[in-house]
Amino acid sequence: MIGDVSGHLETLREELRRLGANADGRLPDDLVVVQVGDLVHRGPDSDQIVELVDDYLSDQPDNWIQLMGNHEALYLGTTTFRWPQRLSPRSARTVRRWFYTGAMIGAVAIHGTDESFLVTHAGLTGRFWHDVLGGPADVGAAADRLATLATHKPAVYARPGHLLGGNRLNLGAGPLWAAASSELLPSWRGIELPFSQVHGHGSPIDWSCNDLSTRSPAHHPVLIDPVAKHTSVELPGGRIIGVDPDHGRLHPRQRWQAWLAPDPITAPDPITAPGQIPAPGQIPAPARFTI
Ligand SMILES: [Mn+2]
Repeated sequence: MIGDVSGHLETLREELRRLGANADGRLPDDLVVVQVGDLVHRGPDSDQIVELVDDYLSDQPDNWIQLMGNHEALYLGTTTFRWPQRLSPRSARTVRRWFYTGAMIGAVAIHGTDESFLVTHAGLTGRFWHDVLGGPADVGAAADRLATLATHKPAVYARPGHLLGGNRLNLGAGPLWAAASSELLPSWRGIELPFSQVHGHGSPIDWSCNDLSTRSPAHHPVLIDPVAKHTSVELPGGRIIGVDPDHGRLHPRQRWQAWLAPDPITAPDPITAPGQIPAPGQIPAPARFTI
């Protein structure tokens, strides 16, 4: 599980080499990378990262699972926010192609012997799980419903949280936008987690000081791995693991690592892709979330 890459190519390459990629970048046959989205923006290398991931998705499609982050969704017309950087038109077309061919998906389930994990960009909030997905107990069912929502009801999938809605917290924020400590973690208060989760997009820890983020402190004990930049919060029924190293604009974090699932994973079932790639002018305007 690789957290937000945020436009920094060399640190991604280094980590892939540590995981066994050879000098040409080829991944070992028994390695499956799940990247949680937000490949692009912040750092200077977004276009090269899109090119690298596109090579993996075409040359080693069984070894790379690409999830959608809010920064990729910006190019799909399914969510909108102000951001000073933009991908080249060619990279933007590549990101759209990933989405419309099903190569970039909204969620993936990892089935382990003792513990199963739902992996999404920002995490699945308790209310979104209950109200929108219908409260599935099975991690595969949850991933399928999320992946279908991402392609067929993208405005629901992109339901905003307080990062987009001013100061209003939304304990039902969607998996592109939920804020880890103020929305995702409190949203499960009083609800037993049906399965564990892995997410990027943000962290309850401010990695510049290895302490709770003062902007929105978590109200749960947070286990931290300051070298790998992972967090883990144990809740009734499972744990919520954060893997976003929160790379800066000028520099990536000096140290971070992929999170390794404890058991062999089962690859996801093929997801229905939305089909035709629309011309840029035909991309629908982002809809406001209504339910
Ligand atoms: Mn994000």
